[in-house]
Amino acid sequence: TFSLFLNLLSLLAILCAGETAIAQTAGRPNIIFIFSDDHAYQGIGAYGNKLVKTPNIDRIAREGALLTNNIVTNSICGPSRATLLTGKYSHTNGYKRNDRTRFDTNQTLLSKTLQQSGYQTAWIGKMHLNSLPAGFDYWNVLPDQGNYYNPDFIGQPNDTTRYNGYVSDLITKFSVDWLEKRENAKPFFLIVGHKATHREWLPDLQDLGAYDNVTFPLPANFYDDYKGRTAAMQQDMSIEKTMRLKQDLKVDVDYENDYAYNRFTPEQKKVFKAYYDKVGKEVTDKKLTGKALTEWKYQRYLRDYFSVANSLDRNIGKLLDYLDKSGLAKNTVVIYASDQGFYLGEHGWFDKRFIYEESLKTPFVIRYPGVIKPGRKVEDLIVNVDWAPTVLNIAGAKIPSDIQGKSFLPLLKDEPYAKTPWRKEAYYHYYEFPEPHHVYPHFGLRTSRYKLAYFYGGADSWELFDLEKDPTEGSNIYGKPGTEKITADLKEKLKALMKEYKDEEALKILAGSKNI
Ligand code: SGN
Ligand code: CA
Repeated sequence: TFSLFLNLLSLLAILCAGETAIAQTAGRPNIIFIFSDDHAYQGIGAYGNKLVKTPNIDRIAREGALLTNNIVTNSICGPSRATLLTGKYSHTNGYKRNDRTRFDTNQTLLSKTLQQSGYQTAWIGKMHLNSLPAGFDYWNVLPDQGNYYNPDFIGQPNDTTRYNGYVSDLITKFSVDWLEKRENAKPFFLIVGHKATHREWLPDLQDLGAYDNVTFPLPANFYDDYKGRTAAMQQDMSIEKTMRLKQDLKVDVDYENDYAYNRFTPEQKKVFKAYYDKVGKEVTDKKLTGKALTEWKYQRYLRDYFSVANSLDRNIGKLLDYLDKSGLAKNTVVIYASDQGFYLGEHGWFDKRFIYEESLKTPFVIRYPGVIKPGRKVEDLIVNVDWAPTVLNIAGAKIPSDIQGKSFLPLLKDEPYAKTPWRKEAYYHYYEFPEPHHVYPHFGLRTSRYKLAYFYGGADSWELFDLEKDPTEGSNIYGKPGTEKITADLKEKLKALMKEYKDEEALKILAGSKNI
């Protein structure tokens, strides 16, 4: 009888253990990370833009939280994605630039850790890591930058298929298809990677002209003279000089030979061409030159950019609707973020890369029913190295000890900030030079009030900004009388951050930096 009793006991223990495992799985939320490309926070309704319509991103913010100071470690595509997957800075995960590197998928990845903890994982859409997805049970991704119209997708194991349609719609369709056929017993982690709003900004046909009745005000620093900012003076990313009438603004496009435009079906091309032929005639008819031409380019740029964003936002809406209808919404965390910010004419620019606000910060909104109070705003300095540990924290998975970020779940919850000591400085390091936009490599830090940066590799100069007095960063006060103490203090902190994150290369450059 005693052994029978023991057997019964162990049977009970097994049953209980089994039950807890199931209970834990059932309680763990699904996570959808909607990840766009080059979508500027200042172009989103929830971030204060009153001219553009982004109702679905705004809805996520309204029903959840919005981060006002989400910084990226290195403001370009691949490196930001590598950081999402590793929770590490570029010098640690090895992916410093878009080109000339292959993402090392042998390292510990967010996707792999989630898989090990019982999640099903999928990546659909743009990935841009020069490798196939690793740690994902399912994928269907765009090769490199991908195409807007009738794009190719790389499915499993490594086969390329061309699909008819507009890229944002296809990405959403494939995402919903996967949600329908996934294993229901497990929680899931899905990355929905959008191509929108990347250059050359080809809108969906239904969005052509969506913003033609809007005249966008010029940013106050549109005609920036870059005085006192050596690197800014030498960039190649201005609307005036760099933005191309043909490829970017579709004036007289080469539909046969240009890779971005030679994928239209004849019907698509007809509608697209008719619209842009009319647009292009404005330049020739009005004989635009000089400032008039630059300002015309600016208007056209924003009209295309926001028309592309229309499709992005509409497709986010489709996904939210699906979550509602399928009953998944209540147990699914929805995150919307971009890989980095973008210039919408500030400093006269498009593109990103610089440590200046518009490309340093990226939009991030998150809805977590029952956990995050609707309408919450988080103003602390969040860095994209924090995304991976936060997702792992939400999933109840173990956060690997070598991750360089921290979970900000406590900040998202309704917990007083005072209980959660949070970083006061965020570290930045950008590398890709000289192509494609001739932005000198630089590192620096941002605090709630100041920004200090050092440009190297030829530009060799320091910049210091007081964001309270100079939010548009037009006045470099490095070396100005009265800034000695704050400069010394910030340099100390910069060095401490480099040590903390083990950025040895940066420490060497810092040690040899010129005091100019
Ligand atoms: C392309 C673009 C650049 C852009 C990079 C990186 N040129 O090279 O303007 O900076 O991608 O973008 S284009 O003529 O091909 O559009 S990123 O978002 O992938 O980092
Ligand atoms: Ca990007």
